[in-house]
Amino acid sequence: MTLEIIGFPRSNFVRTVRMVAEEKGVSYEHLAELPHSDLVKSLHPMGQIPAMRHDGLELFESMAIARYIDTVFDGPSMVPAEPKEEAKIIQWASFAQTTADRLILRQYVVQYMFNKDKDGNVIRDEIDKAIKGFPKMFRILNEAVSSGYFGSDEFSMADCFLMPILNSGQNFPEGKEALESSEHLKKYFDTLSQRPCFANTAP
Ligand SMILES: N[C@@H](CCC(=O)N[C@@H](CS)C(=O)NCC(=O)O)C(=O)O
Repeated sequence: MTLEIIGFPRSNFVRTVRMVAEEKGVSYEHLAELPHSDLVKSLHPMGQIPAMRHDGLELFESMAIARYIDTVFDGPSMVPAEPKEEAKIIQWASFAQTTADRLILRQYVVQYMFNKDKDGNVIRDEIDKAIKGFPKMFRILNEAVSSGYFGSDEFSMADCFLMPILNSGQNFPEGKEALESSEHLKKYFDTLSQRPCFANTAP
C-alpha cells in the first residue's frame, strides 16, 4: 500500500515528515488537508497535522511518523545506528519539535500571521515577548549546527525538524535578522536550502 502523508504543505511538521520520505527516496501520496478537516479529525484526536496512513496503520505526531518512515522503508537511515549517537540526534530533533517550534513558530510566526486587530494590523505584544527569547535560542542553534548539520556532521532526522522552522522564522523581520547574524546557522540554512528533500517540499 502507498504511504499517505496528510497535511497542508505550509505546516512545518508536514514538511518535516515529507523531507524524511524524500531523503530516503520513498514514494508517497500527499493529501494537502487543513487541520480539523473531516479526514484529519478522523485520524488525529486533536485534528492536527501531519497524519499518516500506511499498510493498515494510522499515525499522528511528526516524530512517530518520521521514525516509522525511517524504520520501515529502504533508503539511507535518518538516525545513526550507534545508540549514543542516535540519542543525540533524537535529542536535537525533539528540541526543534518542542522548544524551538514553540518559540519561533507558535509564539512568533503564528502571531504575525493570525494575531491581528480588526483593521488587519499585527498586534505586537506576543511578538515582542517572543523576540526576547531569540538571542538565547539562536545562540543555541548556531552552536548546534557548527559541525555542518544539526548536532552532527552528517544529515539526519534532526535537520528535517529544524529546517522548516528556520524557514518560517526567516519570513519575518526579527527572524531574518536573527538568522543572518548567526554565522554557522546562516551557512547551514543556505546550504540545506539547496538539498532536494527541502527544495522538493517547498509549500
Ligand atoms: N506535536 C505535533 C504538533 C502538530 C501541530 O502543531 N500541527 C499544527 C500545524 S504545524 C496544527 O495542526 N495546528 C492546528 C491546531 O493545533 O489546531 C506534531 O509534532 O505533529
